[in-house]
Amino acid sequence: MNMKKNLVKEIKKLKKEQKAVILAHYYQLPESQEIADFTGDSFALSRKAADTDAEIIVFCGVKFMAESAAILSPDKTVLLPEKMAGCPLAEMVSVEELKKLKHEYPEATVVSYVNSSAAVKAESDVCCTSSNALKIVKSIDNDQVLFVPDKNLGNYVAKRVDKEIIIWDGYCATHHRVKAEEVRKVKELHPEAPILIHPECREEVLKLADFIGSTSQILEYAHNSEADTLIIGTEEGILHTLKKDNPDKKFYMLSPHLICPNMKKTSLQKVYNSLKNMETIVKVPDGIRKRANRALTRMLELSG
Ligand code: CIZ
Repeated sequence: MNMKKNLVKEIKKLKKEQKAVILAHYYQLPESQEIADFTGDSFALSRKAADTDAEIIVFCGVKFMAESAAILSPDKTVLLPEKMAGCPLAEMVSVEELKKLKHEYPEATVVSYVNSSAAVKAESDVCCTSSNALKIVKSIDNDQVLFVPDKNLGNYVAKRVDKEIIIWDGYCATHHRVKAEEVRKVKELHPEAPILIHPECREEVLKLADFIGSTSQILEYAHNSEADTLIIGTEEGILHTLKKDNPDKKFYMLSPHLICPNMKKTSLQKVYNSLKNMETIVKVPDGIRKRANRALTRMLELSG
């Protein structure tokens, strides 16, 4: 306990000396969320950090998130405390594969989910988040869309628009793992509780949801809901913010398997090491950065 307190103190000291800001994604361990200046979803965090006058951004999250921060803050140093924290979903599509698909569908507009590498964003016409994916695809002035890399989010969008959506076969292993059977069982145990599910889950699972939304939308829904018990269908790290925001409500996980191993790799010790040793710096080459930034800016224009 004392060791942890010391670590927190040392991190705060280093943070001040280095003029750093610490970001933690909602899926991070509580200790990382507690030490952070901001918690949030990946894109909102990158935008917040860009608005600060910090010189260093410590991103407690996974690599594509640190890349997004680097895209929006080219003059700041971005650190990923755990260099092995990757995102298997983002790694499911490479630039070469995307170029090949673009060659097959030369007229299509390429929409990439923010859970993708900077290089894939750079090959895209526009990005989307899980909050605005539907709005972005609807507002594109083209009836043919290539959607990468998440097939569940792509399918969720495709079911709600009258366009041809060519969907990449990628998925988030953590969300994709949940089966409809688990949802039915939870429903039996808590029949009154609304079930809030992330669109990275399978279609059979989404069909049983009372609400489908991104992390921020799930938090907002839970906060505004009159229900005192809610079922959560996204990565379990979000329980930390949910419980803090709603101390009188009860939350149950949709499945015990909603744990992302990569999101749990960052610890206080790693945040400390990161600030102390300036590791691991995440850089996006300027050519890629500019093109990826264009796709992100287009998203902001289309989503209003
Ligand atoms: O982009 C994010 O932060 C993720 C991974 C999910 C979401 O719904 O916010």
